[in-house]
Amino acid sequence: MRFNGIALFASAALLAACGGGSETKTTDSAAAPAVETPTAAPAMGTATAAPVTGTVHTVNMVGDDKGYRFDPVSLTVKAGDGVNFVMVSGGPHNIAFDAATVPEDQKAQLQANMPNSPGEFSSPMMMNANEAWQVSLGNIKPGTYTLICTPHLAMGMKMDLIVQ
Ligand SMILES: [Cu+2]
Repeated sequence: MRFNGIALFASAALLAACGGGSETKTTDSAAAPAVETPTAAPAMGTATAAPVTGTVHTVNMVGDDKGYRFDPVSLTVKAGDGVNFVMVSGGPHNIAFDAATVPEDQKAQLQANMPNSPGEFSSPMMMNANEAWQVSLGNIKPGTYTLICTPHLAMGMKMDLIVQ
């Protein structure tokens, strides 16, 4: 019984997360100022993916009897580095930048640097061991960014990515 309850809760949370995404979009266009030209600029602006020019670091995503976690839980990198996230166990996992930690002028570049992103600052969901996904920090300004795993945020699965 208890296990079923948790599974249902997790599904509901995922559904809510998806619903939230489209709601945000709707709100954005509704809040856009009156359009005087036929083509309005997107709220976030546009950017071209900036390639990795430095070191590629590895972060493992683990779920086992000790809990759900990113390993390491804090990583310091340089702008231009890349981070390769590897699904080890206990998935599905994903990587989502906490939007509150992404400065306004970094949003378009960060989104462009996230391949196959299904939603704002999110990676695809990784289901199987050894799946991996890489983000580039090319053209990203120094700062501390919080990353979360959407399915396991409630279990504390998050990390700090410090860009120097
Ligand atoms: Cu996870």
